[in-house]
Amino acid sequence: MTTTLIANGTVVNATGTGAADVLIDGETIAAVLAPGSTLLGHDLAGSVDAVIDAAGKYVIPGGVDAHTHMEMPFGGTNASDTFETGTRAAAFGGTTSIVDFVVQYPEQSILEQYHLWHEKAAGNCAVDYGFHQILSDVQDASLTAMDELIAEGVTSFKLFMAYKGVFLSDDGQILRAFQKGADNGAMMMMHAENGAMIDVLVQQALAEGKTTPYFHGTTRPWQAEEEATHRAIMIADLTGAPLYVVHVSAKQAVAQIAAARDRGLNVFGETCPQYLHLSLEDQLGASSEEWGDFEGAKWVCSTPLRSKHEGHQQRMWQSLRTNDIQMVSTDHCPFCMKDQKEMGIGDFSKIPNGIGSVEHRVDLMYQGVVTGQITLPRWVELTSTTPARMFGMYGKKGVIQPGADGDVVVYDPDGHTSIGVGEGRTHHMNMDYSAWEGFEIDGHVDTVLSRGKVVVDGGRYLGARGDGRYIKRGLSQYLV
Ligand code: DUC
Ligand code: ZN
Ligand code: ZN
Ligand code: ZN
Repeated sequence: MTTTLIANGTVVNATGTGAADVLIDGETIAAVLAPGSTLLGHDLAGSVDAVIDAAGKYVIPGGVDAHTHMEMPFGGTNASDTFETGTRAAAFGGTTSIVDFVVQYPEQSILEQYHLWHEKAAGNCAVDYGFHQILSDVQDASLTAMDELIAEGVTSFKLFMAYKGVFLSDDGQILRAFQKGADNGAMMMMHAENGAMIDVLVQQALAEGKTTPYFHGTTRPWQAEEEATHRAIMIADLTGAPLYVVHVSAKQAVAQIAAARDRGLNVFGETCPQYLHLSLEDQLGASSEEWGDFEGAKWVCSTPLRSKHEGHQQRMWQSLRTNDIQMVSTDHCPFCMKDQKEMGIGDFSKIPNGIGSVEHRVDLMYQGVVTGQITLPRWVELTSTTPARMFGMYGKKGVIQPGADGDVVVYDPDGHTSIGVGEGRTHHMNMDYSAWEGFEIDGHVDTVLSRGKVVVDGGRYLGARGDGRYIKRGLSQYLV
């Protein structure tokens, strides 16, 4: 068993910051000590196997990305990161736990799908991983299986109000699933967009010859998000189920969540880096065409990027400060341009939806600290502590304290990170482009430990396929 001392750094937890040394014994944090402490009279630095000097650096709990789609079959293809490539990219970016989605398509057994996802992930992951379950076929067998999955550590279930014939559930099915969640304590997650409205707008746009990726955004308007968010909240209120709204991008949806929380409901919201840093207008790129060119496919995701003229981004950053939105995940759903996004040339509705960001979330959110929009502890809370607590992992994950897993990141606030594909740029995701090309980050992930093992150091990967273990999660620690 290796003992490691991370010395001279500033430890940042959600509760605050302080100078401290972190002692890791094997896979677990053994002590958080005043700098230079001795233990029972022994000089620590001289007694451990390895010392990491973190002077001038932040020592933070490893990132927890609670929304990823590794190798998901979707949009007529598969998300391009496997569990192997996607979790290695996560490690490079300071994320040491992911929660991925087991997919149930109509008429599939959720238990069979759950076992299939274990087969995909087991022995391949660089960092620890858990699962949520997508429900696309709400009938008695699926509802019964929810209880079995909770016993297996899958304690959260996602439904969709969009994607007819693929994921969509109607309100009655959602109601039934939420009743079950109210009964067994599961967190009910919702993709909140009014799919029926969107499907008509998409057909109308295509009929008018509006085929470029830009129209993906205009045909998924904020009204469709606000309406669906409200409806999901009403179903949660009616049934008593806790509700977690994924990938919130519209300021009007934030207002719905804030109002529900003010009424005392167990309603939570997640946003993603793309809604904080990118806008619909970015999708037009440098194109001289009025409605952009196919380059815009790089940023096709759902919910879509919102217009910079409507104040969504500002409200989103504000909501992170005021806790109207509680956490930031990526919705990492990567596709290459070649052969994948390109399926939508001439018809934006055939572009596989998704952006890859699992590697960049910690860096992109640190920019909120740099620009004075969030505090250091809030950065950690949004990217690690709350995701861990929301999805039943806190104590082991999401915090630097004795007994926690040795998932620790040494972050250099004076470092610099150039995001993108190619020479001198960080990009380890299995994608032939980056939605973040050209982003320059003030800050840098220096060293990453996953359960006590150094997996990334100075830009080098030192881990191994299969280091990551399944996280058997408990119920959400946000519910009384
Ligand atoms: N949105 C995406 O962008 N990709 C995956 C599914 C989703 O809801
Ligand atoms: Zn979604
Ligand atoms: Zn998603
Ligand atoms: Zn550095």
